[in-house]
This record gives sequence, structure tokens and C-alpha cells, in this order.
Amino acid sequence: MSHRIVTLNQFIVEQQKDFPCSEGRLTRLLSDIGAAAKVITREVRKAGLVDILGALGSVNVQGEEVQKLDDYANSTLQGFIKAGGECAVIASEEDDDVVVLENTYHHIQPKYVVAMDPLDGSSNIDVNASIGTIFSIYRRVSAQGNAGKEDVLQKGSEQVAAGYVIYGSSTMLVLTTGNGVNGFTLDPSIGEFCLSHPSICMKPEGMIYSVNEQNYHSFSQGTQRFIDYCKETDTATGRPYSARYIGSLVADFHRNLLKGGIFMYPSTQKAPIGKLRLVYECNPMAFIAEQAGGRATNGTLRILDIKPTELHQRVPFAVGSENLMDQLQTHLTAWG
Ligand code: P6P
Repeated sequence: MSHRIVTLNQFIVEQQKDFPCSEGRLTRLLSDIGAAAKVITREVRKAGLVDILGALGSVNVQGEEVQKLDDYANSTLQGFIKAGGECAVIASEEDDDVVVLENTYHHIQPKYVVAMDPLDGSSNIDVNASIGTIFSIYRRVSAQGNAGKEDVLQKGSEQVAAGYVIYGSSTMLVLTTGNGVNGFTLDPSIGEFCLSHPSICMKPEGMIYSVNEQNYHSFSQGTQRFIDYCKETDTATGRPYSARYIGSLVADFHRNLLKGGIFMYPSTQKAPIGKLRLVYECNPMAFIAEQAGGRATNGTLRILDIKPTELHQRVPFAVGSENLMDQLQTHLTAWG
């Protein structure tokens, strides 16, 4: 029996029925992001073949050299989102300040805002490791005509949608609109994201831990003892757990989402308040994790409860399966 292909757009439209007051505007915005992801895929897939690698020489707000693909992904996403007319303001890792779209590209008053990391893990481009796009969508809070930073500095619990695209052995788009998590794999032969992973659930008993152990000695005692716990032998709990670390948030998160596990980027000597960005990395990943049955904290607070104060603010980050998040919490409570 041939399985029915459900494309991303068909799925989003069908899910729209769950939102009676929906006017199809979020549908349009999500579709625009999906279209941009296809174009970015095309460039990522040939990155090694054309002179699109190598730094533009400029340095972004992260202090990292901007790779040409970063720039390309940023401008591609902004172009599609602008043209769709449903977004009032964009916050991007690649832009120091928000990009206000309202009153410039719209026949209608846009209802939504987008926070995004256009191409996360770009230091992995040259070594052909998986990289990703991360996005988060909120309803605007500003009055019409006054879109700005406050629209983006909302608590993660206010997100209406979040997702990521992983450019790996295949290109997958993983999405939540607050109704569970679904994965769509790009079929290049028809140029469509097709539903391949319906209703993704993060295993409550994860057995993978993902952390850059170079920083072990600058972690808190509780974090160190949790990592030691993961390495101890205890067949009853399936330990020692497997260590996996790609160094690309989207890739490390995606593996744990599908197989169970915990990812941590705690405070370190070099990054005393963590390295990952709350608004466009931790919040979307936390929303997806919770929708899949997992959890996400900064070590003490639920990520989605943290009110952002700065666009590019960093937070310590731990996200993953219930059992591992519980164990981490136990060790942090006991040892600090
Ligand atoms: P480290 C990539 O540069 C990134 O922002 C995330 O994708 C990744 O999780 C993290 O940094 C890796 O950082 O310090 O372990 O190389």
C-alpha cells in the first residue's frame, strides 16, 4: 500500500483547523520559512564546490568571523519572510539589532515576529558536519506601527511556533506549533518537505550525554559530579551512558530528540554565563523539547520562564530527557 505523502504545507494547513480563529497568516509565515530552507539547502549542499566558503572577513556580534553561508542564509530567510508580509520584526544572530519590516513590505498589519539563528554551527561547514537553522515565532506585543525589540524580548513560553532545519545526510525540518513535534524530510526529487517523523517524543529514559568535556574543570561541582555519574558503571540504569558531541547545537539536539539524551552547555571559565543565546537558540529548542516530553533549564530555572533583557544574551543551557534532567538537578541541588 503506497503511503500518502503529506507535505509541510499540507500539514500546516491541516493543523490550521485546530486554530478556529486562524486566518492562515501563521501558515503563510511557516511556509515562507520552509521555502527559504529549501534554497539554503541548495547552497549548503554545494558549499564545497563553489567559492561560498571562507569568511567574509566581517565579524558578527558573536565575535566570530562570518562565513559566507551564514550571510547567505540570513539574507535568504529575511527575503522570504519580508516578501510573505506576515512578520513585523526579525531578530537574527547575524544582525546586531532587530530588523523592522512593518510599514515597509506590507499591505496588511503583520501579527508575528521571528527570532532566528540563520545558520548555527557554521564553524562546522568546512568539515562537512551537520549545521542548522533555528527559528522562533511570537505574536507581536507592540501596537501597530511600533514593532521593535520588545516584540522579540518575550518569555519563551509565549512562542506560538518554533523549529529548526538540520542540513545533514538529509535535510529535515522539525516543527512545533504547540501541538506536539513533527519532522519533515526534504525530498529533492519533488522539492517538498514530507512528513517523515510524526509526533516525535523524546525518550523519558535517555542514555546519551552531550557536553564539551574540555570545559570539565571549569564546570560547577554539581555538573562535574553529574558527568561522573554518567560515566559510572551501573547496569541497572544502563550506565555508563554514551558520550556524543558534534559541536553543532542543532545536530546534538536532533540526535537526543530522536534517541533520548541530554545536551549541556553550562557556564565555563571562558563563557561565565554560558555560550548559547536565549532568544534564538535556547528558547526554540526548549519549546520543542517540552513539546516532545523533555525539559530545558539554565541549571535552576525553566528556560521558557526566563524573561530576556538583551537580544543576544547568553544563558547556561541543559536540555533533554526527563531522567537525565532529573539526575542533573539532583546533583546541582546536592553540590551546587
Ligand atoms: P564549543 C556552534 O558554534 C555553537 O554555537 C553551537 O552550535 C554548539 O553547540 C556550540 O557552539 C559548540 O561550542 O565551545 O563546544 O565549540
